[in-house]
Amino acid sequence: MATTKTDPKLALTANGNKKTKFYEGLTREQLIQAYRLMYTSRRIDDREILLKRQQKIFFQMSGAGHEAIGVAAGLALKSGYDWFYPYYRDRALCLALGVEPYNMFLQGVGAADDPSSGGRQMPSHWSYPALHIVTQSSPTGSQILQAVGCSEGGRYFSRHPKAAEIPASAADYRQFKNVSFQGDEVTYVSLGDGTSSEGEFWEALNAAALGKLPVIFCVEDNGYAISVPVEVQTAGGSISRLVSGFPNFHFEEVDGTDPVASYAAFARAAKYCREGHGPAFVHAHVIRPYSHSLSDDERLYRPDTERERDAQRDPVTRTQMFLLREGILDDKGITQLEKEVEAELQIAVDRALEALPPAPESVMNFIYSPDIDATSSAFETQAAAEPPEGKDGKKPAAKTMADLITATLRDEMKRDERIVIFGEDVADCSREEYLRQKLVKGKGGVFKLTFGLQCEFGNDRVFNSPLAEAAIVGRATGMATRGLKPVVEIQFFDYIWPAMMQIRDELSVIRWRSNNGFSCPVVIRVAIGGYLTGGAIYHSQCGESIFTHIPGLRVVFPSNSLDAAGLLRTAVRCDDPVLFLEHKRLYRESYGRSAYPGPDYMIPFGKAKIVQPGTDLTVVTYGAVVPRALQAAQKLEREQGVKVELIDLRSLNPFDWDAIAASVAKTNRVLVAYEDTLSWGYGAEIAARIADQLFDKLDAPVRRVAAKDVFVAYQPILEDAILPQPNDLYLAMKELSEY
Ligand SMILES: Cc1ncc(C[n+]2csc(CCOP(=O)(O)OP(=O)(O)O)c2C)c(N)n1
Ligand SMILES: [Mg+2]
Repeated sequence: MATTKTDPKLALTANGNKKTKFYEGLTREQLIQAYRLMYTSRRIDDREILLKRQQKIFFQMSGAGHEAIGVAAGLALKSGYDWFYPYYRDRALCLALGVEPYNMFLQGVGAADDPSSGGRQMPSHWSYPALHIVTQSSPTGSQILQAVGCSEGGRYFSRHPKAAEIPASAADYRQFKNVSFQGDEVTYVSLGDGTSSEGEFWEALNAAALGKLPVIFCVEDNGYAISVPVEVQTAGGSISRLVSGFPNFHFEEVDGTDPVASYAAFARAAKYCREGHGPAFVHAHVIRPYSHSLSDDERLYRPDTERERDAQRDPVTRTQMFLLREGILDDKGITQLEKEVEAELQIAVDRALEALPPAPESVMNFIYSPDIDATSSAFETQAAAEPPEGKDGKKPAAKTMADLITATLRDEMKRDERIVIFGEDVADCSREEYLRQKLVKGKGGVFKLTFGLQCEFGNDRVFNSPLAEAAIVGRATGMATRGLKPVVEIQFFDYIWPAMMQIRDELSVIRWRSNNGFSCPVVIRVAIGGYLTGGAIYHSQCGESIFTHIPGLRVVFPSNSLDAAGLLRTAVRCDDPVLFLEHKRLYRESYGRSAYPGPDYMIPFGKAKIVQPGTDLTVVTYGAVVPRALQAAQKLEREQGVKVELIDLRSLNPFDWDAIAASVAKTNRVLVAYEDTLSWGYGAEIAARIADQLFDKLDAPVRRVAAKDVFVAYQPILEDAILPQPNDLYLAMKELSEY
């Protein structure tokens, strides 16, 4: 660990010798270039502000005051080689990495040709795949964990270079994920001082320190988060002080309005990371001269005296003075440079104002992969022939859902070295020596579904994560952006919520918001559901409709072993993010066991299974309600002769509307049954759609059976009363059939 601190009150770093050729390693030409970039950045902000006032663009976010630290980072790091997760004030960094001003204006006007998003994102939400600038979102801080995952991805490929190759036979996501990596690459991520209060920031620092990862965290501290000053935001007022206890880090605290000192800080940080010592933290003191955004007026909460004090540290004016003082440029040279920039920006603005907007018909493009359609027949493969009978004439025992999920993971890991598995407790044993010395057998997950995988594939590929769900999903997202296929586990659905921001605002939308520039096809396996007699409130939750409501996320929910194997393989090989819901009660149930269908068995998403055909009533369900509904249907047929057609949806997003419509056209009566709470649940959408599109086919109202609108209680008598039981299903089916 090393710390370098520059007093932010010091004057701009200078050699005091006009004849010198280098300033902390920067040549005079590089300093002129740095000034050109800083000036360009500031003038783009000014132009955008004007355009916004003229209502020619729709939003403005300035990088003013942050130019020096941005340019310094751009000079110290390598565009298209290192990886970048900048935040919205990093305009100067992006310019230094090679983004054209024209492209920035294209984003402002929301043009079809805007390379960051094709008009989908606000300006200053950078995304430039060729430059390794990864698509940025608006939630402050959600980029930080992804940067950690990105750096882990680079390290993984360096250690497993064969994984980066694309086998000719790989009919899967790898065909569309070209991988590049460098042994000494660095990942840059930046954030504001306010954002350092987000929990994900701390999860990211912890993960980077644990893994000694080559990530540079840059906090651009302008003293405010909109109107909230740093002393209200950060205990003690200094983020440097708070993070100083993290091991394996190199720390820098620097005047971020001084490009030379900032460059030196970044150069030291990058060297430390490239040499493999661990992550670095650059705390840059900057200013924010243009209010938070155009929607904010800082005079409401900052007096003139304070604003004037800041203005004296303006990085653009200070750098100009520095060039003059050092004799690097004279007045004429400065004027000439500024004229050139103005002329360049005028051309860029004029061109951008003529750019065409995106076509309204394009809005649905790139929600999912345009390359691999996980609903297509390419994913409809036959199960291998049943294994032969043994010598005793008996068939081998049918396998549980838990067995087949493990078998599928094992076969996919053999087939594809890009698959990594991590989560809480998923490894056999983090202290490998215990396994080597055969002192322990290993755990492999609280439900043991990943048992044996670390021993077989090594702890690079199967490992325990800290207890931090946002970190699990955020890191996986960063890894998948680089071309890995993380198959992560959320131990209980009840604890998925810390990861919600990553799932809803990042994972599911990265492809769409970057206009197909980036993608992150992660698989999240989640143990879900109740009927556990004792699971209680926090080990029984469902809540799938909260996730089926998210565009861009595939949601599947198998009810039996064979479907679990087929759908999991599709999830792993496809090119979209998938939430794979595994019902805990079904893991080892005797219902729905089967033989392993072989290493290539797949089921396309969006195809329901007719569990039993019928003519009198349709029941649409999934998950643990399937065996309960079957039991009820069989009783109804025995007692009343009513033939129920039972549909197991298996995939919840997309879902098999055709199967529902065909069945309802035949039976004219339909019950939708699910384990989650009744109101606003998954069945509401199905029922609404049936009412809308199949109204003339119905002889009875659409009915639902689901859990009561309450949490799942511990005492089994209460649990039974809360969750839908076979008898509830039976009564509803009977009533509907008699309607
Ligand atoms: C998670 C989240 N919460 C709130 C906001 C609204 N918001 C946008 S910027 C901002 C302040 C950020 O301050 P800081 O991190 O210091 O960055 P600065 O803008 O000062 O550079 C807030 C509260 C947001 N975008 N994301
Ligand atoms: Mg701030």
